[in-house]
Amino acid sequence: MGSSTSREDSDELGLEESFVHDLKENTHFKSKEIREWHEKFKKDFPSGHIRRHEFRKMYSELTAKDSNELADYVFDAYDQDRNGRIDFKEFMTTLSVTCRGSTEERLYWVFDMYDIDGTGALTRDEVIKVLKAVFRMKGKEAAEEKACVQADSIFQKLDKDKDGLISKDEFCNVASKEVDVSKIFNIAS
Ligand SMILES: [Ca+2]
Ligand SMILES: [Ca+2]
Repeated sequence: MGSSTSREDSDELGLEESFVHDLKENTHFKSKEIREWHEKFKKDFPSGHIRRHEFRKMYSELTAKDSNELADYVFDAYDQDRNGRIDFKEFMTTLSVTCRGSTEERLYWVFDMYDIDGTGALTRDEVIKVLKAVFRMKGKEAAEEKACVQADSIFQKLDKDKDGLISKDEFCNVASKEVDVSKIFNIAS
């Protein structure tokens, strides 16, 4: 407190009260949990950020697969300001959604991951790219063909006005009601 310089990152020792408060308001975590996560984050990432290569390594250890392609899409979904690194705030807000979010929150997050260029609409190309990465990570053969087939079925279901785009609302309205759509997007495991 006392300093008026704005700072984006939380890579200093300790966390400011206001920072914890904001994070508490915007996530499903309690203050205590935020501080505990921060301790761990600081230990694992002393720089205060997760870089892409670190994330890839973590992701491949987690999935026990060669999954750089998919890890990059997930990384971009974490990296909300797209500056090439995940700070503690981005980490916690994403963790909150993926671990404790409502179905709707999770769907929005998945949508954002598929929306590679961040236009707020999914093209067939974007859906194919991410699905292909999912299939490759799962070690499936003919990942590209499988991704195309699945993308077609997704667009048939969700692209109601047939303009070749799936909007966020279109996506969330249908996907939250239909279990099999969640499944084909690989949301449900
Ligand atoms: Ca970032
Ligand atoms: Ca898009």
